[in-house]
Amino acid sequence: MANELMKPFAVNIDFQRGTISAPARVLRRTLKDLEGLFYDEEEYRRILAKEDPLLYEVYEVPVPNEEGHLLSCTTIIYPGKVGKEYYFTKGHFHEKEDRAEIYTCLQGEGYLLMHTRSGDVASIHMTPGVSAYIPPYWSHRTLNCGSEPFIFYGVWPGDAGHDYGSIKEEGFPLRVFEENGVPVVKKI
Ligand code: PAN
Ligand code: ZN
Repeated sequence: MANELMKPFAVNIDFQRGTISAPARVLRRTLKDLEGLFYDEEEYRRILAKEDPLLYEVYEVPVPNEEGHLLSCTTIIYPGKVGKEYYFTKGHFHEKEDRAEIYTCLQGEGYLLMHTRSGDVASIHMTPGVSAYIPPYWSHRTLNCGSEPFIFYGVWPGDAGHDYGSIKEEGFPLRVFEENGVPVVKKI
């Protein structure tokens, strides 16, 4: 029985760079992976015709995607904008919508945007040390509104899953634009 149990292990998280040592898996998303998500479609296409910049990287600790386990990862969002809108993550609900998550900011400056299916919205300004609780049933998207990489560490239940479909179809009701040099959160 005992030899069927998973063995404890550890990884190293570089708090400055946001990388996680092996055996972490790395996922990279470029501008073309976020098709249809930015507000300024014309500007999106104009940039993509010239280049396909890296928007963010995710270093995920490999544990089974199963009930009882805890998944964790760092996300590094690079500074940049499409038009006036800051680079962001795709954003999702959990497939099992009653699964919560915790995001802790390690470096840089950003926003965590959230909404519910019944129309509530919330945003949290993220700076190093801010640890945000995303309750069950809240979608979540993050963005970098600073000039350095924005890095946070997230922990969530192994069986949560990701549902990107509804945000792609319906859009995210909160957006953050640079206006007169400062980030402004807007309900669209
Ligand atoms: C995070 C996110 C990660 C990337 O690990 O998956 O920050 O964002 P997208 O998945 O929206 O592209 C998380 O919330 N996991 O559940
Ligand atoms: Zn999540």
